[in-house]
Amino acid sequence: MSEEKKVTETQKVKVVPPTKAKSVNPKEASVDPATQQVLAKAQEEGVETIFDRANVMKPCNIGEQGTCCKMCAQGPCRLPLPKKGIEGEDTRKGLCGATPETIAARNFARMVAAGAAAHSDHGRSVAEVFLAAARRETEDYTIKDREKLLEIAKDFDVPTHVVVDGEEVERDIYEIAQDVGEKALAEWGKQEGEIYYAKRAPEARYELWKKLDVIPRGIDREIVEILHRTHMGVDQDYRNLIKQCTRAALADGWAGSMIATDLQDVLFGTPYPVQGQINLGVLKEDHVNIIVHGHEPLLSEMIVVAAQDPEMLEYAKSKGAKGINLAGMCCTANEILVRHGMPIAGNYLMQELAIVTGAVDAMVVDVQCIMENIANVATCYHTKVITTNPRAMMDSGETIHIEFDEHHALEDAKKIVKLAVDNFPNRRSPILIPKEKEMMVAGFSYEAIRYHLGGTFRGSYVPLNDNIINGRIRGIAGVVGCNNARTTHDSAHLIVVKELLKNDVIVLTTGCNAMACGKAGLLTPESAKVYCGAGLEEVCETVGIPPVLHMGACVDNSRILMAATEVVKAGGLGKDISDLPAAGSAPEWMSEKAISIGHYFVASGVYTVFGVGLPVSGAPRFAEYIFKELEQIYGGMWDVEPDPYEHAKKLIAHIDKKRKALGLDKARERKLFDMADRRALDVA
Ligand code: MSK
Repeated sequence: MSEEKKVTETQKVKVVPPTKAKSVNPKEASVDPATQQVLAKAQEEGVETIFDRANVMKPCNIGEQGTCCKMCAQGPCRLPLPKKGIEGEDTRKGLCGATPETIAARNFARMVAAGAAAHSDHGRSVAEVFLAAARRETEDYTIKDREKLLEIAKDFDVPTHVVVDGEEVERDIYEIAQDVGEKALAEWGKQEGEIYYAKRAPEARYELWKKLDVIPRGIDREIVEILHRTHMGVDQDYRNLIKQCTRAALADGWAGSMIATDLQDVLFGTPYPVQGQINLGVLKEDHVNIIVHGHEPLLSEMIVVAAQDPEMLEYAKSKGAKGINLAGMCCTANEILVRHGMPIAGNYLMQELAIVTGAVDAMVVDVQCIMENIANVATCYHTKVITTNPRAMMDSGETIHIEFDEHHALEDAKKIVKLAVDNFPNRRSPILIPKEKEMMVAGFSYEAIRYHLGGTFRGSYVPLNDNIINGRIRGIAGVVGCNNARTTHDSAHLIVVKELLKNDVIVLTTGCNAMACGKAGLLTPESAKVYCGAGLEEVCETVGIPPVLHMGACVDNSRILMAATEVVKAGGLGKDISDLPAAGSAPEWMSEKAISIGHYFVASGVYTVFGVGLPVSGAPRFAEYIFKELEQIYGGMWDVEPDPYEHAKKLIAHIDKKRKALGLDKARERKLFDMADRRALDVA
């Protein structure tokens, strides 16, 4: 692509008129004081945000029930539940005869397809950059985590050693990387067989998937098949549609997302606990502030380097700034936090507000969870919105497109940083940077958890299992997912997590839940004393970990699958993920990716509760199928509970049910692993 085409500025400016009269009360919109403060500023300045729009525009009742069908041009056919409920036989039908079950299942399946596609296409980009690095086509990316590459090589059946003159020697690391990269990339286009990582699951889970014939053949194939099956007049059995959802969702969790996570770890380093700060207070009035927002860390990793470049820092000073402050938003933020300790400005619902502070000189976006309205909000301030991915451009407001290319990624990153620096003197609005910023510890990859529990040479999940068996830890919950403007920002996240902690349930987190927890101070070891039951508090204090373990971005939910697998392998808690006293939760979900994640959790054997609501209520038999019958098939099932206290109760009740099945409901001797115990472990 030529240089002129690569950097384009759109001409259109569509500033949204203010809707002050219908503005929401900031205190009802969010529990986060920084959000409340900047939302009030936006309203004073007549700048409309998602909080105001949610106040004005109510969701469609039929869509909410999942029973609006627009798969062909004879509709949309709308099949809401009658106000009085169903009396007798349910005779609702679309023009073609599609039942509410078929319609809701098709809509659900398309969400799985879109979510799996989003994560997996992210993974594909990572695999392409990885391969370019392995082939030495770019100097900007190198192999940073050799050990992890050697581990992954085994999973892809790539030999790490060769015999030379009768002696076994390790192959060149870049040769190994090339073979791994080629095999990884081929996972997308594979037409038959099985994805390699299916065998990473506990053996019992793998065998179950095999028996049910749901092991994904290739990532793209399973997603495309959903789109075919949900076309008008194809798959009209909700059970059969869900079976294909399982293949596509497993292709996301155990392939697309998992490959993204692994290859990013090899390129940028596997996360280990690192300190960081979070909330809008991380912005600095006297610095050039750049926010990286979205999901893919490929370019933001380079922006981290460019923002520290001495020449760039000098340039910033020449423009009157004291330095360059790089902060993140959404999951790009999580990616650079867990590897570099870079600060986070906020989670999903705060993206417009970051601009409203008046202190953001550039917001650099890649893919996913980027609200189109940031471009409109930016026209009210001086902020430059820079799109960087050919898949994700914007028509609203004023944006600049600087396309990322892995072959000259650092050069692209420097161009972006320079643009932000040049914009620093253009600040015009009153600046309001809230004082709120919390310290946090993040970067708990499943490898880091193993290390923390067992020590450098004897890393093991056995101490965790032992503390679950002895009852000090009641169970494990993966609490993840988005913010949703239909609920009070961060409120459900925090209630659910605090209820779990109080009941000795350790929490693994990613995405916007992790950021909500960070802002509320739950990601520090000290928080154990404040929020945990006595058993969990004691474990956290002994090991020196927070009670909520931040594992990374949305694609890193695959790390939760691996942590669950490690727990199974450590022994004493059953043979499969579905045996564990564990549960999954997304209290404020909103994206289609969350549905794909939820379904791969369920198909991996996890009881998974969503807040807000699920678009299945208009199809009672389909709802019954995913809420109850799936447990007979997969050992995991869906549930929905908008009330956060009830939500937490359901998670805990499930954990107790599993404890009982394992015979752990009886009192056990309580013992905490000390260093002598760790040394005695036969797991070196
Ligand atoms: S960013 S997918 S709003 S978690 Fe991953 Fe947050 Fe949900 Fe986006």
